Amino acid sequence: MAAYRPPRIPASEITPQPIYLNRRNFLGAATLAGAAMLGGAQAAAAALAVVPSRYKVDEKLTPQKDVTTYNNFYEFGLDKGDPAALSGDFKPRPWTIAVDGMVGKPGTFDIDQLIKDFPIEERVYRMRCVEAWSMVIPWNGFPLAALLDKVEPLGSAKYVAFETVVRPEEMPGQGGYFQSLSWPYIEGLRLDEARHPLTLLAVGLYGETLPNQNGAPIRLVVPWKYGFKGIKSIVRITLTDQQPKNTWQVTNPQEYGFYANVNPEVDHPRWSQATERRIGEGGFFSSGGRRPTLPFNGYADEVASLYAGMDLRANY
Ligand SMILES: Nc1nc2c(c(=O)[nH]1)N[C@H]1C(S)=C(S)[C@@H](COP(=O)(O)O)O[C@H]1N2
Ligand SMILES: [Mo]
Repeated sequence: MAAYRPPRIPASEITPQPIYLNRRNFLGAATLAGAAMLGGAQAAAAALAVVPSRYKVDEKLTPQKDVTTYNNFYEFGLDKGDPAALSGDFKPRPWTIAVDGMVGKPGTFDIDQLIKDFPIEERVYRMRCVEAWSMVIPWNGFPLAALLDKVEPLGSAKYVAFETVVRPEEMPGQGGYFQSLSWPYIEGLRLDEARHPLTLLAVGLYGETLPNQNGAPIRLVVPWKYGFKGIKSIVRITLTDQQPKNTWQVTNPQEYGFYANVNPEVDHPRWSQATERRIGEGGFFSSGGRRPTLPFNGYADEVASLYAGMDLRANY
């Protein structure tokens, strides 16, 4: 049996945005005072030696400023600006990732050794959040398959589970006054999805090491799936024969699933997924920046065959 442990999640944690906002209003002065004490200066980004790749998107890059200030990272708070403002005390180094479970050669890998061992590629990918906004991001990283090869998955392994670090002393959203999600944040992929050449472990963006708010020092990027699959600040990767219970699916199974493939034909229960708002282009209230969402986020040619015979409408 794999060592993967499902997370403990309170049954009724369904927290749509209006409730978050209400909760924040209740917190009032205490939260603001806390926030002011946090947010020490971020460690300087280091330049990465990056090699080009064939993975590019012929669309305008989302400005670095937007990529690094409009974030979802609930460990640091619920609003889009919280991760950039409140992650200054987070220490992304030293850092190791354990890779264990159903593998022949389990190991613990130092982040800087991984960056030395693997060529760090530039991959320009679309990113589509389930909230119907999108970006085009120049990631720097290496294929997850390269790391999986090192640990030699057993024939019995069918899935890969990922776990984010738990550090309430450095991550104000984990320790605070209320629980938004249950920690650690968990994600998972089928082994063939994990081995797909598009599936990336990112260690940087725009040629520099990842800012804390984007998931330093290492996060997952699966460009044909909704953004919540891209788990940040990973400390553990476990090969297993059980489908992992990913955080958003457990939190709200009516709205989020395991596969979470981008699909313009399957609406979210509370909004359409047919179009998306491209961050950095046009205003929220204008039609500027709205564009059709593409099946598999534009990566259908590469990945549709992974799901042959599956009812994709049921895989929200
Ligand atoms: N650990 C962790 N990973 C996470 C999240 C989170 O709250 N916690 N948010 C997810 C969501 S919903 C999205 S859209 C992306 C956002 O990545 P970005 O802020 O780098 O654009 O991160 C994903 N990874
Ligand atoms: Mo998201």
